[in-house]
Amino acid sequence: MSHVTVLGLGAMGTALAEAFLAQGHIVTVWNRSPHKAQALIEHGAAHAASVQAALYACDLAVVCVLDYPAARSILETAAGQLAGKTVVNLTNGTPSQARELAAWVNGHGADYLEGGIMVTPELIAGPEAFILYSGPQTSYAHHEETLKALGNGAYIGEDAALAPLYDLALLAAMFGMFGGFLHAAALLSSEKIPVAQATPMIESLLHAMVGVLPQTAEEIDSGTHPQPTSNNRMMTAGLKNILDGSRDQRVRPDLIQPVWALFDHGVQKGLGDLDISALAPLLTESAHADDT
Ligand code: FVH
Repeated sequence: MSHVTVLGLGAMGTALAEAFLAQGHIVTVWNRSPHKAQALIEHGAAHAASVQAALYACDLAVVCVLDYPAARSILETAAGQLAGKTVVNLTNGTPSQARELAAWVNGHGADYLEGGIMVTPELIAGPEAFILYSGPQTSYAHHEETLKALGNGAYIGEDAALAPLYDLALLAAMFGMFGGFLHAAALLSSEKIPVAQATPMIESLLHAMVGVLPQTAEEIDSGTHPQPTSNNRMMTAGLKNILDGSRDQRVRPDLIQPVWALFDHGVQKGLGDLDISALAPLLTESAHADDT
């Protein structure tokens, strides 16, 4: 049984605190707006009136708030209380924000683990819950058992920046899918077709396409791009049809336009006979510098 403090009781922080309580840990909670602690107090959590008091009580402090500026401002109010603790920051942010906060927390004598939660609050502690962690391996190993209360942990490596990098990469893939789905929905709605009617077909296509990702990843990693049956030139023409067809249907092409631009750029660079893996390097800033 561990003494855990949860700082931040939004939808996610509340779910995290409930999960620790459910596993029998001693849980102290704090939130900027104290009324959000009420249900947790009824479920056995102790409420701290200040961040300082909340940190005093624990070995492990989990921070989960809106963004890094909020996380940093909360920890700054009790910097003197950090020494000897482990801070696990489960707030969404960028790799450089993570490195900066890790250095600041370490500078106050505490260990720092960075985390990226890859599920919604209602899935926390369930079988699908999965959380990315990075930071000192020894700290992760020390708290792994306690953190299991939240879901399956995936430890990535020592550099604090790694969990947010993976987090942003995974979310980029997810938001790409959401953007495509919203565009599909707008196209269908332009002819008053219920989106739900076409969604099983969309699901079926996406399931099939997800299956090609491991092969695409290998090609990106190895830099070898075999000539495919579905090449970039053909897909660029298809994307152009989505743009033109969307305009005809009075659907804004904004979401698809940059995807077409990437493919078209690839074709202009002589990558038309290859498949999408050959386009990944065009997204790096150095590739843009080469073009100018
Ligand atoms: N909810 C989700 O689906 C996602 C799943 C993946 C991970 N994210 C990240 O988790 C972080 C917290 O998200 P959340 O869902 O708990 O967010 P809210 O319910 O909006 O609660 C926000 C909490 O942040 C506190 N807060 C905001 N600004 C400040 C500040 N300047 N100083 C102190 N606390 C602040 C807010 O406090 P209050 O408004 O209740 O007083 C809430 O506790 C987030 O990084 C997601 O990306 C969730």
